[in-house]
Amino acid sequence: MVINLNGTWQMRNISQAEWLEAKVPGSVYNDLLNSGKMEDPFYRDNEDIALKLCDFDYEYKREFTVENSLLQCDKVLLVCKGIDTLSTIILNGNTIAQTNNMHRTYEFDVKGYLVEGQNKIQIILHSPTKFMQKKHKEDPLWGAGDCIPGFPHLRKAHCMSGWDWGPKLPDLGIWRDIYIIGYNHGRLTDVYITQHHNNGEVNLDVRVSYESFKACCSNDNVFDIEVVVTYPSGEKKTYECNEALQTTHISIDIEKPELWWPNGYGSQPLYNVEVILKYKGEKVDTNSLNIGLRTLTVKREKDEWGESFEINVNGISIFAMGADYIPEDNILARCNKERTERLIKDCVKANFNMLRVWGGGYYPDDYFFDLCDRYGIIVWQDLMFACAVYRMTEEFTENIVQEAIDNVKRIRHHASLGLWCGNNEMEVGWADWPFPKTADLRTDYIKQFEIILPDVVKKYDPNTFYWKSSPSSGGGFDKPNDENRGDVHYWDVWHGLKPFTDYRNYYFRFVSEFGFQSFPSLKTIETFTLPEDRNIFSYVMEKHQKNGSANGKILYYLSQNFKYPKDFDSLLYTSQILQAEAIKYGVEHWRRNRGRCMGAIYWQLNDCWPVASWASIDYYGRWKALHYFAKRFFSPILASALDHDNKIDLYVTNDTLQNFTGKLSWSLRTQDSKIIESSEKEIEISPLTAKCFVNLDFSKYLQPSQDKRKLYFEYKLEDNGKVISSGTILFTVAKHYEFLDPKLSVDVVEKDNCFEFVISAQNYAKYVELMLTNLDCVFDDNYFDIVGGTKKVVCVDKSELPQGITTDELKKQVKIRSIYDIA
Ligand code: BMA
Repeated sequence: MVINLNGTWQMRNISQAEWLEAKVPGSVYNDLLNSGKMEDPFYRDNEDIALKLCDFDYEYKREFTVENSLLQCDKVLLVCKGIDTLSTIILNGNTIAQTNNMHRTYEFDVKGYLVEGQNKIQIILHSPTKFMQKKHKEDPLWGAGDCIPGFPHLRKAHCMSGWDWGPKLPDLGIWRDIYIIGYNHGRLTDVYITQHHNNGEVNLDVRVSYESFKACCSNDNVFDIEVVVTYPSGEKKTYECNEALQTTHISIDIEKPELWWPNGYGSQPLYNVEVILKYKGEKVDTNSLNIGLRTLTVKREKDEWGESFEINVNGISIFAMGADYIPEDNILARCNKERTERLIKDCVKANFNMLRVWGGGYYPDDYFFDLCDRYGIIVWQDLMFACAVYRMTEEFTENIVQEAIDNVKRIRHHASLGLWCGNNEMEVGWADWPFPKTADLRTDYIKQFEIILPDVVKKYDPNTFYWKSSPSSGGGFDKPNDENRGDVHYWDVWHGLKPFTDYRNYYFRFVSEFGFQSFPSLKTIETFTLPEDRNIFSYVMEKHQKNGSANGKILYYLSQNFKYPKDFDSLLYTSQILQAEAIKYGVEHWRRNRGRCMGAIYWQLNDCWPVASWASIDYYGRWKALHYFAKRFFSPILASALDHDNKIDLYVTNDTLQNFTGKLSWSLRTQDSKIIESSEKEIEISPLTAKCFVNLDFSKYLQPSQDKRKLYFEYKLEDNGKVISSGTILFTVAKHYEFLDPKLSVDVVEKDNCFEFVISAQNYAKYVELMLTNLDCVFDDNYFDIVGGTKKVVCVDKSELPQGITTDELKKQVKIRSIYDIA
């Protein structure tokens, strides 16, 4: 019996008399925006005004009807799946609880407070900024400088208090479901599934625990448990356990098990396991879990370089490809399954097999993990601690232990869950960063991340790998960012201003963060600026750049590689090309060194508001050049060129489970794409390997040095006549290359399910960008190179575009440019 309390509530700023309509789940900003009581906090510099609204307390209230049958239940609970963050909960005038952790699920016994008929619930949300200010005064703990001081004291998504890509907008709210539930006789308290894999056979051990509300005095056992397993085919099998003990193991052999694989390695069959608790034959509670059959762990073995760090699925070590994920919206009320599904599909389109959920946000909703299960994205799940020092008082410890239990139990059954990780960058912080340090806080670090939290994971999810921190070499402050062990965050390129060629000096075992910023597209910038703001050093543009001197950094790197862009929009485009080239430079190098390096997770996938950042997809879901590049550099079978001193080595990396045979061809060409030299080779490459197939030396053509500015190298890999990986390489920096006008033209052709954009170039064209003036869509390729005298066909699925749109309309809308056009 459930009373759903989601829906329409009333809310007010507690210092004001006026009540506004509110939506639960939701947030204060969301409600104020819907009532027209605040301006868009993302527009221009409105952030400052919006922040002040968090200095107040807010009251939420609603009434609801309770029937006598609920009051007759043995147990009646108020369940709050998420309250952000400090709250007082009042039921019919009685204060029943206070909360202080947005990451927790709360349950309160409310039987004694409810009455038949009308009831009233009030939730007072207390100011997070006031709390952080007070706590920071009492006990100033170090935390990332871009954040509101005091944030380490509050169990609230850290980045809501600001980050080097996030605004300081610590919104408040009843942010997840809230309901009252009545139980009779008993209820399930735990379902834990262990998979035993043995030579292709899979056995499930389903451990079920329940609580009985009857004072137990006899051995008369009246509870039965039924487990229904639904196979991917839809077929159901039922298992019964009569007279179940309060903790019962049910063993289930899966017939002809179908294994779950990450994207790129196989399919993602899911099995549903439904557990039903019955009292004297009557159903009293159920729990339904979708699982995938797989083994999944991190393999660490000593080797000639140090120690490996490999994501191992069903016994196969895969090369992890993906990015770091942050909250999708600073206003959490705007997040939803549809948006997340779009984002995860965008990851799949770009050949990702992994996301790292970064520790400064929140534990994602169930639907996030369901989608990752369904699309084959392995999740590296940080616990929600990042760039901060924590004091392990008794109260704080108890709070974070409960938080970890809640989330580990909620998430652990998912096929996509790859590993738990203690925190973001705190071990390396303690080892290498210059913040004020004391011995007791250092001891607290060890207690928290190397003893207490791993114990929780071990107890509640013993089959999932726990990693103490990211980056780490295994803990104990032992060179956490060691190149040869564990995972690495590499920031000398970007924060350290090293040229991106520096990536090639390292053979990391697994790089879980490295990144490079760019500006979002003009369309996105137009949403938060007036025309007079559209200069990267304007007040408003700098308000939407949270990383200190980063706009200067973009220009610094730009000066090394590209000509000075002629206008604002050309600068935005060039910054995206720069970012894409940088990340590609690193990823291709690490994929050429597959085996030694086994993962390249770039910082960062997405944005939580419109901003200049490291993201490859912006706040509005628009793909930056980097995301199109990622689609190519994460291609399961990749051809890549290692260029050095007029020489080129051509590599192929095969990250599939199949042997690959194909044709590798290459040519040295002039700016108008005339061939100087060309050749081809049939190649064969085993699964899960990288290999160099060709070593070329073009020294004889590249003397005297001005020829370097006129020749380029082109390569492609074909699978039965279809190009699956390709690229072009310059022998000089792009700013010095003497591009000819490629004279680009584009035609649009309608096909059954898509529109084809046919682009022709008369001369060599690099970084060709295709876009539509008033529409947004994802093209199947973009920011590509074209050999002069050839055509490139780019497709857009019709589902991406308004229904009934015509080729004429698209021809009007299409805009095209290349690097030739920037200056
Ligand atoms: C890493 C992350 C984030 C940060 C990013 C860019 O250190 O963990 O904290 O946003 O770098 O500076």
